[in-house]
Amino acid sequence: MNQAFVALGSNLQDPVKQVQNALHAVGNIPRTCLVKQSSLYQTAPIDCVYDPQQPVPDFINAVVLLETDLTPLALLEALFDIEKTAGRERPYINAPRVLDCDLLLYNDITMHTSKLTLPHPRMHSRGFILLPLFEIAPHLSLPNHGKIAQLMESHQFTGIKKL
Ligand code: PH2
Ligand code: MG
Ligand code: MG
Repeated sequence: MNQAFVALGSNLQDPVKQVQNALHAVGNIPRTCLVKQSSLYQTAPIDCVYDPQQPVPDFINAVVLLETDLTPLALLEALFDIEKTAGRERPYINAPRVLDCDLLLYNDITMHTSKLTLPHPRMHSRGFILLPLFEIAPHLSLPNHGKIAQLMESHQFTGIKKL
């Protein structure tokens, strides 16, 4: 069995419900078990286009640990299917979304292709990922970025509230 960490996020259409549905859906991926799930966190948007006419709603974020027999790309496809079922649309980059499922880590694989980069390229600098990840895997080391405990020390966790 392989270990994969996945980040879940939503800031549209009842985000708490969207993330709870996603927790259920990742547990139903074939040849895959949901091993651990973090708490839900309410998080201020990061790197989202700010239009004063249409303020970006806060996100609900969580991280899960999966054990899987699927390859990284097959798992990624299964995550895209879950996003599609939730009604995900992609009108522009970092647009508000009903559901985002990001593959963060797969064992200690590093790869960089047009479809998938591992570890997730921005995970080490994003509090909305680090905090729930640390909750379920405090002893984790990220390929290329070292121990999560170390990354936590140099990060400001403003705008993040555990539910
Ligand atoms: N996802 C992004 C961009 N910004 N900000 C928060 N708080 N939570 C997210 O899940 C998030 C974000 C791109 O996927
Ligand atoms: Mg994302
Ligand atoms: Mg994504």
